Amino acid sequence: MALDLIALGEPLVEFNQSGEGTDGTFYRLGFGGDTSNTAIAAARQGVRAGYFTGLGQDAFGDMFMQLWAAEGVDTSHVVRRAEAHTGMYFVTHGPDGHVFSYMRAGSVASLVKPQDIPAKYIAGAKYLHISGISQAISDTACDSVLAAIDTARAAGVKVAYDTNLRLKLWPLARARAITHATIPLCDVIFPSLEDATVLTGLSDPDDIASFYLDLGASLCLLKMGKDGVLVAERGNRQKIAGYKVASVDATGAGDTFDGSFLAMLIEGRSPIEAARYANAAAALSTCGYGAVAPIPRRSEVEAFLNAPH
Ligand code: KDG
Repeated sequence: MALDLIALGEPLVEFNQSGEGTDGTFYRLGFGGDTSNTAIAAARQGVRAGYFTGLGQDAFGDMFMQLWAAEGVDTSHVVRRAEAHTGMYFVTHGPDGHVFSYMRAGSVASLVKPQDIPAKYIAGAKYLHISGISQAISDTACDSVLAAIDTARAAGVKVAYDTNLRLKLWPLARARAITHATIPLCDVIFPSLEDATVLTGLSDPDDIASFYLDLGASLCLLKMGKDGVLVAERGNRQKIAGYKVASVDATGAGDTFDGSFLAMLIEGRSPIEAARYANAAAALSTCGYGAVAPIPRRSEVEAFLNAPH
């Protein structure tokens, strides 16, 4: 079955501090991993999404296979290996928002090599989605992402990329070099203002958008959290305001934006219409704890967009 979107990267089992429990230290078991979140967000909006990664032959790997099956995300090319584990992370919440603590080094996803990339599978999709995290988890994973991009481009598959900067995973100089080398290979990029400020050294959203368009991206969605998103193409840019909602946890909001935006683009909506929709989806995803559980479905996003604000 040809897919609309294939995402590639590392899923992480999530333990998210929810504030529940007698001493407030209850950790809710859930799912994360930026590109997996994006695939699920796209599937919840109604497009055919698939995911490529490596998982351990462990209980957490089984949980992910069950999750994706329940979400309708295709897993026909996921690799399972017994020699390493599925990655996990903890999310704690403090005065500066959420903090991620990883237990992922040596995971099966980080052992993926370019020769593991399912070329025909990717070549049959409309979009390939990858991220800075997909590249940061290991050198072989980084090479694999670049191989997947080459495959996509050679087959006319569009490439979408979230810079998702994680300085716990790689040093800034390397992150900057790889990110800046990847952007010209992409059709749609999703930097957050926070990442882009660090990666480019610029702080003005318009300057950042110009920088990325000059690097070679054709469509840049600069995500600015509760301040909305700047949609920038050559000769056309528009800021779309954010929504005020009762946010408790922003984990995965950017990934929800990416998946919802791509779903709308795949349906034929314009970048501005797609960004309006994705902005609402991302806002709604912050109203519950965890990366995946609060990703809204299409009916919820549409109801929210039709309600007075
Ligand atoms: O965007 C949310 C993700 O960052 C989270 O689910 C965990 O993929 C993750 C990571 O590496 O930070």
